[in-house]
Amino acid sequence: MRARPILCLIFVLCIVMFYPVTAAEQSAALLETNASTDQISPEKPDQPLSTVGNYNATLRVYVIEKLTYRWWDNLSNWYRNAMLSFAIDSAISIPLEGTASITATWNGNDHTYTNDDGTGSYTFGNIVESNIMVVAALFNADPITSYSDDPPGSPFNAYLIDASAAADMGETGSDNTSGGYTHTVLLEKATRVGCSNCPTTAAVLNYLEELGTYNFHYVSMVYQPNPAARSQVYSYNLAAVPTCYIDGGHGVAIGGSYESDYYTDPMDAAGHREVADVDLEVSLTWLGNATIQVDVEIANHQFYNSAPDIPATPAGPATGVSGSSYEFTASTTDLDGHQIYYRWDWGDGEISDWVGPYASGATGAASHAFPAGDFDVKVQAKDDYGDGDESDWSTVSSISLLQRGEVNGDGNINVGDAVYLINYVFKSGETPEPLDRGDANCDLSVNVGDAVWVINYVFKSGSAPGCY
Ligand SMILES: [Ca+2]
Ligand SMILES: [Ca+2]
Ligand SMILES: [Ca+2]
Repeated sequence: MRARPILCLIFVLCIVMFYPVTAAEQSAALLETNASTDQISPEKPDQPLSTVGNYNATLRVYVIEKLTYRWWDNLSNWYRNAMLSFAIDSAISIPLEGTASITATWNGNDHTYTNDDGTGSYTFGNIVESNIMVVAALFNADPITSYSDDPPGSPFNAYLIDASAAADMGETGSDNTSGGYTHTVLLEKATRVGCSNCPTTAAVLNYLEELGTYNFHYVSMVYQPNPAARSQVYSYNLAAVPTCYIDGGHGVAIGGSYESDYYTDPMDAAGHREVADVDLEVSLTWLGNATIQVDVEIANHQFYNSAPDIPATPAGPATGVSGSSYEFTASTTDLDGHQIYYRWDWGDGEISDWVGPYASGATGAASHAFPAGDFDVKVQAKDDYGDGDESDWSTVSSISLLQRGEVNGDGNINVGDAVYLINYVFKSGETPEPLDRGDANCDLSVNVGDAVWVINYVFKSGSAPGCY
């Protein structure tokens, strides 16, 4: 009967897969755990974004050994992408639309770690040019405070990542938006020598890296025995090992799951976040003698633009005659000094195109011929920054238009108007008020032709008095 031992073996494996295993040899506070995939919350906060003021962040550049021979995991695999220390770990502040260039040199001889058993202190003075790369990341300075996901009960301040970029020796790498991401995601894997579940996580991450489908970099933070990695992962209130911190803790994947979704789901969630609009580029140069030079270029594309103030009430005539063109003017200012376009709502169903640009504070003008009636004219401004930010519409200026050709004031155009005009032209009769009301054919004079126009309109289906 072989069934019983097999069942027992399956039972034991199930225990290992689904229950955290306490193994705190090195640090009593840490527990070692396998995966429990239901711990990832689907609800993740976005970084609160500010478009006013400088872009503030911490720039970290991880010096990485692509395949380290210093430390190995429980399956005697050397760690891939092992962080040695930071070449840069400093606060930056870049004005809106500003750029920054940051250069640092890093000498492996200046950085040490001590083995677990205290047997010896080592430097990174023996690094090999071809085995070194760097990853740069911008951690937004505005944290999500006391973030605790997961596990509950281990809160930390999550400084989420806006951009990351990696460079091999002699090369330059950039943050990018491939894979539909807003930026390149950074995954920090907290691991340590002697961690029994860590090889699982390493195997999946190595697979995902080789797959090349996901827009991410991953760094092995071998916090035991490396003090530089330790200080970084402890800032996340590390509660278990292995733990993957995705984009500064936006996603926290605890344990050694074999399922790639366990890591790629939070990577996708982080990669689709809205992030600060910044470019990040990093270059790596070998200077010899275990020394590298790192050059970082950051461009802050964040800007703040204020729309022009609402223009004052348009200035223009209060009365007129239909068909004549009347000019209206308006002005406003743009806080940023941008040039200004105006467009006009004439109140008769017509809205003008944008007219301009004018200097901020200068007077804009446009003319319009109205039909007869009462109309409310208003104006709107927009600046010339980018697509332009628009003000609200101004208060209105009213204009009343009398019907051209309707001179005797009875409200209709008929033979009485023709008689009125003939009397004016030939018999010193009353003058039309205003005079151009009598200019039925809009030729800028009032004469017998206007009377003829009215007669043609009334008796012969001619065109209505107007300006054509
Ligand atoms: Ca503006
Ligand atoms: Ca009339
Ligand atoms: Ca005329």
